[in-house]
Amino acid sequence: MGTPERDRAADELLARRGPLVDAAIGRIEAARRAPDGGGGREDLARRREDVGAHVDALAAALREAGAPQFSEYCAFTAVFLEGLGVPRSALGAALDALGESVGEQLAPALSAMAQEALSAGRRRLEASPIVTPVALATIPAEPPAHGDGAQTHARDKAAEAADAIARAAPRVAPMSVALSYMRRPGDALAHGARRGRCLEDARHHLDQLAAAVELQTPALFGEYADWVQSLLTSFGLDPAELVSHLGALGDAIAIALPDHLAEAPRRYLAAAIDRLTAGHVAIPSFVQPEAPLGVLACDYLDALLQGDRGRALRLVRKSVEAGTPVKDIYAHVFQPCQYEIGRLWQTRQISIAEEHYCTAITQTSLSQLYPLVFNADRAGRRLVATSVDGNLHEIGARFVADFFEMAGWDTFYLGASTPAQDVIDEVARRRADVLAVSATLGEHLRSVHALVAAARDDGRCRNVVVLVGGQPFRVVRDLWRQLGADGSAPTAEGAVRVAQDLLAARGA
Ligand code: B12
Repeated sequence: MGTPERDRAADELLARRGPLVDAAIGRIEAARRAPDGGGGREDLARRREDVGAHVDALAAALREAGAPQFSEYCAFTAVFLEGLGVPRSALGAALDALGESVGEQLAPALSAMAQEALSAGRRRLEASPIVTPVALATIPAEPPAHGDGAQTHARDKAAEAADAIARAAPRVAPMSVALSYMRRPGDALAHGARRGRCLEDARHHLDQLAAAVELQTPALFGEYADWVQSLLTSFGLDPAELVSHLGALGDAIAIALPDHLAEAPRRYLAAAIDRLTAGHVAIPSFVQPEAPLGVLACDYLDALLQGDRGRALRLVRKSVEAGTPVKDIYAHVFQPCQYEIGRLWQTRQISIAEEHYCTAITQTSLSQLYPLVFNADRAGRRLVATSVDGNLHEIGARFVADFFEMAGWDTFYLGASTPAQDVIDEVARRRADVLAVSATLGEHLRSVHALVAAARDDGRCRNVVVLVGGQPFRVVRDLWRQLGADGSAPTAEGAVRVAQDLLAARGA
């Protein structure tokens, strides 16, 4: 935090912002005219803006964390400028010019405080690499576009924009982190060794953004941003950080992509920022006593959280013995409890270990009901159910398989993350009527798309009904159409109905 003296120095800097910028620009110009001044023909107004931004950052640093904060500002500004092709030396020259102008215009005591921060920034620029521990120091040049031009023209605009985001990601991700840290150097200081996470997050944001743009579904990215915000704030981070970072992503995209490709991702980012700034809405518990079987769900959840596996299993067994249909236990106990476990993890009320433990108990509870799941009259139909390649969540697909089994189908449940070709071979080998594919995260959708396309291309699967489902399809109800599937349903019970209707409509 600043001191009254540093606050005065900051006030003075801002009060003299115009004259300081003029004097610094004058010095930079004079140096450039000197025989060894070098430099190209940059736009003067742009450079005035840059020096003005350095003055603002210097004043903010004096009020807040002082020289270390200004040093972070310089580091990330240099990274960002280097990404634009402006050498680090140009920033160094601007800081020198600013330092001399400050020395000239501010009272010695105030100037000394500003000089200390400026020197810290200057020293930081001489360090190489300047931004550690994250490898933000070099922003690679954009790789050349692949594919031939004619093909690119033929592709639809959304896919082209998504592809451009993916190709530009290695450049855009570090650039956006640098830009965000440059705007909020206090975050860089506070993150310390955790900065690498910020770069990782930027890559995830870009993956999710590309998926949403490709599917032309802003809500997918909006939902994701809400989720990230809730997770980050549960770690005690300032909600304004993500807003700043998404804004910086939009700006980096505007720099890295041509206007016609940058338009959609920037619009999606702006919509997500609007959602985030509209106010924080707490997610209510998924387990409510007044819901159907709500009291049982509350007791079951309590047993999970208390680590009482025996009680959890007994509660389910006794309820079924008392006549509760197995399907209702799935829909009103297991599913809401799993969602609640997720919410508790997301809000840091339980650890990853507790989530794994609770999920394992629910897997055991499901298994103890199998004598009842596998005793329906046979319907003469066959289902293959799987989680798509990359999806480690297997319970959704398992629910779907079990509901079909309870409807008398022969089911082949493949579990988590199955490679596309293996799924297709299994569908053919089992002569399945229906393939059910489960996705959980936005980033799984490309694999769903690829699997559906592979099924369509394989003559052995010509008559197979392809259903897709899972979280993203619960958020955007007609998403399945864009992925080329035959249908979807928000629940496992709904999936059986949709499959039966589709097969009946085909006269199969
Ligand atoms: C258990 C769990 C895990 C376990 C899964 C273990 C296992 N054996 O399955 C593990 C630890 C592996 C895991 C990992 C991760 N997880 Co997780 N996980 C969960 C959790 C708590 C429960 C999932 C579950 O069992 N759901 C119960 C089933 C029954 O629900 P369901 O899948 O929605 O299925 C129903 C419908 O969607 C539909 N349906 C499903 N599939 C299909 C298919 C068809 C064809 C049809 C028609 C219908 C249909 O019917 C089903 C039954 O009604 C959820 C919380 C949640 N809200 O789901 C988080 C959750 C899904 N995970 C989450 C995250 C972030 C992750 C990780 C990225 C964490 C990390 N940093 O590593 C990884 C990603 C792994 C990956 N690559 O896939 C987030 C996703 C947030 C988001 N919006 O992006 C959630 C929502 C947690 C949270 N609240 O933050 N996870």
